[in-house]
Amino acid sequence: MSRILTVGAAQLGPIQRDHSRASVVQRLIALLHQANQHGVQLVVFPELALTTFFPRWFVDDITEADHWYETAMPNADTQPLFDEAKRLGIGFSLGYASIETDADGTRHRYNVQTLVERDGSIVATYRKVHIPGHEHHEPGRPFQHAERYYFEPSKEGFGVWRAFDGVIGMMICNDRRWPESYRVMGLQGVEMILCGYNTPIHYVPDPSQDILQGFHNALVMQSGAYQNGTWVVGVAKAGVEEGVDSLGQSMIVAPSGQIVAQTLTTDDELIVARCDLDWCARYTGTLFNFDRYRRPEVYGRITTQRGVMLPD
Ligand code: ING
Repeated sequence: MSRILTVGAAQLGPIQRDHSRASVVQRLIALLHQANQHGVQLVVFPELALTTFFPRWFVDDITEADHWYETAMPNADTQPLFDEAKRLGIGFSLGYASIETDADGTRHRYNVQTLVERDGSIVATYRKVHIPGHEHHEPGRPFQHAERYYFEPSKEGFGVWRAFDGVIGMMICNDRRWPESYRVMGLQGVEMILCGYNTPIHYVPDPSQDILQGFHNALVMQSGAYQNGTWVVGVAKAGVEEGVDSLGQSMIVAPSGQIVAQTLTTDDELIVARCDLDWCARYTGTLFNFDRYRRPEVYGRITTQRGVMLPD
């Protein structure tokens, strides 16, 4: 019998800096209720789904940004979401900024995504691997993208987890632009990758890319899905957030690379798809039978080399 996982991509419209977490959680719960009406088993929320995308500002004293981070999950603000999801028997993945404190008191700041099963248990928390943007204040920019100031990169890389009767993986935003993200999970048998994103339309280093943001968003997720025989659920925080216009176009992509559902707005919007996890084998068992066709013996550069090394 096919393993059908009915998934909901719960896109968020803008979260302005003065929006309280409580008001945002109410928006998340409203999307959960919509999902429940469609028999959804797993709801995917965007990256940094509890706050505005605060790396668009630079603060010299980083502790002034502490209030944008969560120090526990769930917590008083998010417990209503966890409780309602458990009551409805719906699992979800949620992106947020996290401060973790080591035993020796060292604080670590991560951009994370947590996966919660239908019984309310936390399956795993993934830390973002590919941190885009810049480390230092760039006053000449119309807005900052200082993720490399606010977040440390993951040391663990990409994992997958048995949940929702399948093999589920997670990545966050810029991760979706790197083929390695999908392949490392593909080599672990991933069947559905959950990805939240906050993507400004205007790309300051090269404005010629602005008009291609939607094309690139679809390109990377469709190719990642197809080349690894996996479902990909990409979910945006969209619309004009504190004056910055962010891409919507959340989508659910099949292992064939076909887009089976896509949002039409840049507001809070739920899209739903019945995802047959057994469909993955049509690709991983044929064209992309990794064990039969891959040639890791000639791929050495991929893991030993960071940047380009030109020929003499
Ligand atoms: N955001 C962006 C992303 O990779 C970016 C960074 C913006 C890249 C615009 C290219 C163009 O979608 C995050 N949060 O990674």
